[in-house]
Amino acid sequence: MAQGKFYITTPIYYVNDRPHIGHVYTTTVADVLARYHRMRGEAVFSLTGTDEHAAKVVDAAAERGLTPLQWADRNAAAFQETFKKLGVDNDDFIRTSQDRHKTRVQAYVRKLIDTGDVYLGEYAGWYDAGQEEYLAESKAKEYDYKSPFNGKPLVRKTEKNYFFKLSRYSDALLKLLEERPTFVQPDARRNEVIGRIREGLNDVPISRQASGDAAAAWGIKVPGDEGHVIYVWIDALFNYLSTVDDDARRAFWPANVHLVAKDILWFHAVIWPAMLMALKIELPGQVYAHSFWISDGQKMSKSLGNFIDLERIDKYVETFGLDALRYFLANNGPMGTTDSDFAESKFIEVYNTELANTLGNCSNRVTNMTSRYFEGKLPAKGPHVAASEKFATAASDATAKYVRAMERLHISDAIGAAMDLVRAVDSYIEQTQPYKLQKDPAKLPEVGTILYHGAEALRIAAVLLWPVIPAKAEELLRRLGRGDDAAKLADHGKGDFAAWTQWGLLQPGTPITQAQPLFPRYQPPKPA
Ligand code: ME8
Repeated sequence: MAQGKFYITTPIYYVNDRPHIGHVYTTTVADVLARYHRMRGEAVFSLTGTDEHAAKVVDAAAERGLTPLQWADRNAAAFQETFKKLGVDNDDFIRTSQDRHKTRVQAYVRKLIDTGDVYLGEYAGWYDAGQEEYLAESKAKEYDYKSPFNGKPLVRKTEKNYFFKLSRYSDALLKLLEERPTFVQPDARRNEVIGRIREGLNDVPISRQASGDAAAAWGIKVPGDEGHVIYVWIDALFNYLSTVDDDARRAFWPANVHLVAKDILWFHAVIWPAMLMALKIELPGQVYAHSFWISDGQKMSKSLGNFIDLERIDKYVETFGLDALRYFLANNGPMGTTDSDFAESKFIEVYNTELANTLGNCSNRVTNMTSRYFEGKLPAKGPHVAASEKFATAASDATAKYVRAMERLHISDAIGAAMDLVRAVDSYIEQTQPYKLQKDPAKLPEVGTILYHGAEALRIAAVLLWPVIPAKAEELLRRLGRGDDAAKLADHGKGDFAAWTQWGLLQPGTPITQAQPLFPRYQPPKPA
């Protein structure tokens, strides 16, 4: 399966939180990439899930009179429902409280103890209880010994802990980052990681002492030492491996892409590969760290109450449709090194210009004119008109550009390549004016040429856009007489990308359907 397989992961989200736009973003982008690879005929495995063994889950459950697992069940279900509702077609959903995960994590840690990469030692440090992480002395000082995340005082803690010998891997990690420059992307993030490794690596604690009945029962015990629970971060990172660590799925490993945001890059770009090196397990292909969505110009935070939460997400879906939300996230999201602002005005602008005016309008023009002038049947290619023959090249250039961009996870460039093809159809129609030509019956074959080329270019654009806007792209394919292709795509992304992006698949005489606008223009309600 090494060739033609694609395994992509998202972070597994803290089960104490309610899903918000940040979680939806990473999982949607992973879904877009998974769909793209499925449509290419690859064996794809896309994974998302929940990270459940944080100590604060125990407290949150107790406050509600629930067991940690009951509380986790409830919140994990909220994540699963949200992703399902938002059209995410993931292949599995891992929960770290599942036995399949827990038993494997114990086996990995057992092996690390056996190799001497994990040892029992003593740790004293500044602990951020909200984040469940220790801060380096320099960072703790910089933030005045308060949490950089919630401002609460850091706690000085000394404990006996199991440690992972991260310090042993500093040279190997630097070599990895040098030899495989795309291991961490984007480049600026890679450079940050290199800089920090060069400052020196300390061994990291990978367990906490099991204290209190509930806390001791919640989490994965260090094998052979019931008094310690594996630190939630180490437990969580192993999900990527544990989920595919069986005979049926092992060939998916190594993961091709771990998609994360910049907040958790260190764990993924340094600690995770070092642990895999210690276990002598093949390393993943890439860790891609995107930036953050902010909201109306400000960092989203609980205290500001400006999270784009589920309620607001639902409202967008209700008003604009699910594909419009997916398009906005994929097209305008923070895949690079700058944050993106989620503002309603921007959403409306993108919806109206790109989806309603460009894609929607262009599709409607082509199908409606075909319907009116050719009794709903796709006309013959007809005689040469203006630059008609250039469309085949434009379509193959757009496809090549799209593939290059998708392979580099530059999703908005991929979308741009598809939309440029749509814009080319629009300007071709403007230039050749078929609505005027059709008045002269002698010119009808020329009108046929224009509409044939328009329909064929739109068909290819619909294929390219399918991973981002699956329902609307399938609808457009059906209108263009390619219902079978749409049905295949709807069946967990089965596709024949190479054939479908060839010019000339549409057969003259195919029934073309005129219908309601694909994306109706949005008019903001007038203030009362
Ligand atoms: O860190 N913009 O879980 P988490 C974009 N359990 N993406 C955002 C975002 C924002 N404003 N806020 C969150 C954890 N995200 C650990 C991960 S993995 C082995 C363990 C997304 O619930 C983004 O993907 O805090 C970020 O990395 C992730 O949510 C953090 O999710």
